[in-house]
Order: sequence, then structure tokens, then C-alpha cells
Amino acid sequence: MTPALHDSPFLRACRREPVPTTPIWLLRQAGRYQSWYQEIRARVPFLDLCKTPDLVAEVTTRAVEQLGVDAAILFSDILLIVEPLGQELSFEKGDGPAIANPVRSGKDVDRLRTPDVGELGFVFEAVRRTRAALPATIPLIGFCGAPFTVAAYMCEGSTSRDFLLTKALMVRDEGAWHALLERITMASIDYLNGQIDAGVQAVQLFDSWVGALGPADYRRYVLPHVRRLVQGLRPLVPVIHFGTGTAALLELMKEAGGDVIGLDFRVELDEAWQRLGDVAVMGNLDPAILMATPEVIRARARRILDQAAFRPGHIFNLGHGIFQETPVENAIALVDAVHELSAR
Ligand code: 1CP
Repeated sequence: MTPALHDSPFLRACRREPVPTTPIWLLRQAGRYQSWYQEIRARVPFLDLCKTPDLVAEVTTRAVEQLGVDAAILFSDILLIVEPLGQELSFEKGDGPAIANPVRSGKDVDRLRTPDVGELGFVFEAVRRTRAALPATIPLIGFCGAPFTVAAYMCEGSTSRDFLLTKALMVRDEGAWHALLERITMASIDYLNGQIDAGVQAVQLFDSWVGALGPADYRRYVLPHVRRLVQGLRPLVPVIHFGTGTAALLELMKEAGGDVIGLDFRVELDEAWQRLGDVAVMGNLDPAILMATPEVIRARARRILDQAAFRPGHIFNLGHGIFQETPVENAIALVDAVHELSAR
């Protein structure tokens, strides 16, 4: 890795080293709230976009340039991995994902393919092209879905509120559940190591829906798989472990692994960090705050920076993905406010 990348505020914060200003990037920073993204999507379906490395590089880089953030996240999706596992994925008009052959039983788990993540070679090529297109000082984050969240889509076949089909498999056939999570875990290890080899500077696990579980079930049904995933990664880049609805799970998430724990907006950052102890944290502005005026956005950013109190190891972010309705100038105002208010 070049010194410019190694010493970037984002990577320094991941290592809990002092920084000149608090680094910031935004969950889902490339997307529908940007008019130029909508123009691209008017011609290219979402999955085709993810599978076209030059377009991925363009979208990823353009979001960084427009916002002035300190890190790039590869434009892709956590659901791409279900294709090499043998599922049929599509994104319908409303852009919710749909899986034609969901997993509902142990038999369905047995029918999944042993994945060859080489089938996701377009992602690795996108990493190479994006790295080449980005400024030399901006780290690139690769990612995958964490095992529970990927399993939830694989079982439900679409987005869900209660995850009843997922939990039904979990509690009816524990053997099948662990077999499913093990398959996802092994594929995710290969997938993230492929992204690391292709040139990302950090990786993130998205456990977006893990807050559907209580602590005892997290420990029994999920934690061993996340731990195995993290331990299977080449120890070359920091790992960000993000989830939402995780107020009751933070200590367990840390136990599972990660150099940075991503906080959602339902916790106070200072209290959460106190509970977590010696680990970096990322977060945690409610993305809905970006609907407010620049003055309110600035005040709310200051509140979070005050909670972090310039301790090494804070990466500023939203507590979940940015809304499609967000005025892009408000996202820019947030980035500027964080840089200005956090200058040491
Ligand atoms: O063109 C479009 O508007 C399609 C919408 C879209 C986008 C922009 C989807 C479909 N995925 C993405 C990109 C994406 N997804 C990125 C890269 C962009 C960036 O961050 O700048 C990332 C990191 C993701 C990860 C992702 N996909 C998550 C985890 C993050 C989170 O918000 O919790 C999840 C849950 C998904 C599933 C998914 N893909 C797309 C949608 C609309 C969804 C969510 C569906 C649901 O609510 O269940």
C-alpha cells in the first residue's frame, strides 16, 4: 500500500491513530439521491450496473468527488453472492431484491451450489478499475453481507419485517441452519479475500438485519460464523463490522470480530463506545437528519463529535443508509461540517 493511502485519515482512524480531522463517509453514498446516478440508471438496470466494472468505477468515484468524503465504498450489492450459491436474483421495479428459489428447508440447503467466487470476477475487476480511477489518497472499502443478513434474504426471498421464514429454519432445523451459514461464510471469505487481492484498503461486513435477534440467539446461531469469517480474512486490511438494531448485541459483535464496530443511530455513541472498549467505532447520525436545514445538520454533527471527544478511532458516518429523498447539498453540508468542526 502506498504511504498516501496508509496514512489517510480513514485508515489511521481504523488503527486508532491520531488524525488531523475526523474522517467521514456515508453509508450508500452512491445512489438514487444523486441526479447523475439516476441518469445512469435510466439506461442501465441495477444488476447490469454492478456487473460492468467501468461503470462501477465511475459511480464509486463520482460519489467521492461530489461529496468530498474520506473513503470510497465499491458500488456493488450484498446480494450478488447468492448467484454463485445457486439462487436466481433479480431487482424488481421498486428496486427491492427478489430471489426466485428461496431456501425453506434442509433439502433446499443441500441443493445450493458449492460456490466458485470466480463467478464474481467482475467485482474483482471493478475493484482494480476503481482503485485506478480514485485519487491516490482515498482508500477503497470492499464489502459483503454478514452471514445472518445474507441468509435472511436467501430464506425470505425478498425484503422482510419479521424474518419469520428465516427464524423458522433456524429453530426447526438447527443443522440445516448452520450448514447454510457455513456455506455463506466460506463463500464470503473467498469473496472478501478476492477483493483484498484486487486492491481494497478495508472491508466491511453488513449485518443490516441482525437486530432481529436477541443476544442468546445471536451467540448460538450467528456469532461462530461471523468469527470464522473474520478469522478467514487475510490480515492485511481493517475489518468494519456494521449492523443495525444492535444496541443489545454490541459486545457480542465485538467478540465476533472486527477492527471497527459500525453503530446505528439508535444508540448514543459515547455510551456504546464505553461498552465496547478498545476498538474503533463508526457512526452514527440518523440519516433522516439530512432532511433538516444545514444549521440543524451541523448541530447534530457537533453533538456526535463531542461524544467522540477527539479520541483516536472514530470514523464519522450515518447510522444507516442515506435516503433517496436526501437533498445532495445537505449530504455535502454534513461532510463539510464534520471536517470543519473536527479540525485538531
Ligand atoms: O439503483 C438503485 O437505486 C438500486 C438501489 C440499490 C443501490 C444503490 C441497491 C438495491 N443496492 C445499491 C448499492 C449498494 N448496496 C451499496 C453500494 C453503494 C454505496 O454504499 O455507495 C451497498 C454497500 C449496498 C449494500 C446493501 N444492499 C445492504 C446493506 C446496507 C444497508 O443499507 O443495510 C443491503 C441490505 C442491500 C440489499 C438491497 N439492495 C438494494 C436494495 C434496495 C436493498 C435493500 C432492500 C431491503 O430493504 O431489504
